Amino acid sequence: MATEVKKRTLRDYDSHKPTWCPGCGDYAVLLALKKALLALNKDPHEVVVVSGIGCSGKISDYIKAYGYHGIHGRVLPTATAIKLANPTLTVIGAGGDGDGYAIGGNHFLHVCRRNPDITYIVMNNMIYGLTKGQTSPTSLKGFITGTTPYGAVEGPVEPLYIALSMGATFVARGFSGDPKTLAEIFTQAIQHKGFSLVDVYSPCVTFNKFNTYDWFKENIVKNEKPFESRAEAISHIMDVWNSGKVPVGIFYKEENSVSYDEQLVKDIKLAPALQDITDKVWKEKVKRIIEENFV
Ligand SMILES: Cc1ncc(C[n+]2csc(CCOP(=O)(O)OP(=O)(O)O)c2C)c(N)n1
Ligand code: SF4
Repeated sequence: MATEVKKRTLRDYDSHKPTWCPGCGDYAVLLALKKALLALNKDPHEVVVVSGIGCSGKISDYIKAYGYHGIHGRVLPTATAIKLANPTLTVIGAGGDGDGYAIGGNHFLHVCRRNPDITYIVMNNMIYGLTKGQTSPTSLKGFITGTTPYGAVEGPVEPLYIALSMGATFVARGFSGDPKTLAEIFTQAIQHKGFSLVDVYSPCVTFNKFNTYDWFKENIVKNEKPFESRAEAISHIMDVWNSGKVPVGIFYKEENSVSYDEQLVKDIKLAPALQDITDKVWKEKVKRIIEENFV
């Protein structure tokens, strides 16, 4: 009798119960990520979630997959290294707007131009949630918090511009108030070969009383299909901001992009000095380095 293959379900990705505040946008991000992994038929052991520090960073504890809850702002170098070490893994980076665009901003610039095959989900609530509501790089001008009692003086960064101008090959934004579309965006982002940025408007219901679900619903302008060129995508995003609204959707998707990991392997194979290096030689080299330095 043939053995019955158990069908995978969303529950297969369940882990610890989240401690986010009731209504936090991050719940929808978690669910959408599980749905995307299910849609792509990923087994938990094929996936690693690398997260930063913040309420959003707890996501790696809440999903059954390999998890790495690292230090503040360092999701991207860690995720890149994991992908290089084991290219068979599906690598997801996740964190907040503070983690990714303030302390981690430098890594963000360079990962966009490097194009490793990883997906980066930023839960953008336009505030620092975990540390109880200070302004973040995406807070709007004039936003009042404990650190900006007279209102934020500077305008927000738009990570979508940065990603597009630095060479990212998949650039999108979702909204926690539309979890179905969010799951579809995540699915495409994970399928994309190369660096995928998915910034997600994910309201902080406790500390951000301005950018609420209703505020987003009133101000979001949806983009239905990716633009052919970066320039068109940037111009559209600028037009939306200039009209006082905020853009959501998939803006750019480069077909057949060559990822950093893929290119590196090709370069190593092509480098004449390295042509004789076989797996065995590599292993011996690594063993020697470990013995000389760590044992
Ligand atoms: C090196 C370092 N600096 C500062 C902090 C304090 N800190 C913890 S989380 C955080 C920002 C959280 O905001 P965000 O990344 O937007 O995530 P959220 O909590 O909103 O999900 C800060 C400044 C820290 N943990 N480590
Ligand atoms: S403080 Fe804000 S970001 Fe943190 S769990 Fe609560 S609602 Fe979510």
